[in-house]
Amino acid sequence: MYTYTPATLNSLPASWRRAKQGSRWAWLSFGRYKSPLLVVALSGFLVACAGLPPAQYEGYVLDWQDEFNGRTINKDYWRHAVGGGGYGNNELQYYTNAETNARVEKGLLILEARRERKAGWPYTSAKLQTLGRKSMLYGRVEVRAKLPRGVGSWPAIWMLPEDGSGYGVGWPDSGEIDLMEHVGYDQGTVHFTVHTAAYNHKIGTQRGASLRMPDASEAFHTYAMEWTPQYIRWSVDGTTVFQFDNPCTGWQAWPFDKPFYLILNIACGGDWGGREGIDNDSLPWRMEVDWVRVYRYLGD
Ligand SMILES: [Ca+2]
Repeated sequence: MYTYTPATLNSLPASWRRAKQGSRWAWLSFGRYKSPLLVVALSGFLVACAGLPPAQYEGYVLDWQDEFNGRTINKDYWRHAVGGGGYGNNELQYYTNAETNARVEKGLLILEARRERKAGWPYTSAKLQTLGRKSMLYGRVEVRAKLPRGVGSWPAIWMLPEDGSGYGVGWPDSGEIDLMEHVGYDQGTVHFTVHTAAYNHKIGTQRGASLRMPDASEAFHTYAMEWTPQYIRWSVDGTTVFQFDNPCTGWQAWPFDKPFYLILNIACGGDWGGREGIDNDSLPWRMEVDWVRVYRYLGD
């Protein structure tokens, strides 16, 4: 959620790079098997998947899940960030705990950024985090979400350490894992990134990948992160899009042996999100989350 020039495909294996350079989803065109019929069949399959119970993975066990089937946000899992201040990126929103900015509705968690003044800030929005309630050390996180659309919006699904002490002096030394980031002026490009002392945007060494997802704001997709002592691997709808391997050279490269917590938010403007201004007519912006499922890592 920190500003940087979006990482491109330099660090990806050639096979992934090819997949990501296409303007469409790689798995909608299986070479000679490409056909409208296949696309229709796959679409039906994906729709059906939305209602399925959590998948099972070898080496992991479901730890907690929020399907957002209740009437209110479950405080056993989530707490609101409240306040403004720019969050290190000159962001323009004031985060509130109002239902207008975050609520559960018809099986979905709705995060909504609105054009309304609050405490001197021109927009209100929401940031929900599991800080102090549900953190994890290794494991698997899956979030099925539909992203907002609008120049100036900056939604993210990401993770920070519960306690970064012992790894340098704060960000980026203590690490950041971005399951998903999207900036509205580059509609349909989704970013997956890791920040550490050795790898971050301030020195042009951040590690990550970007993927063209033309329907990211119209359709739900499952953004997932698998985290073991050896690697962090990102996937979208079950297809791997990036992997960061532990180089085993110390915390400067891998500050990921401590518990992290999950964050869902929409920032307004900011150094990256607001690079091409804010289209005020496009607000309110809504990010919809169908479910969050978190799996515990069972060890090697
Ligand atoms: Ca749901």
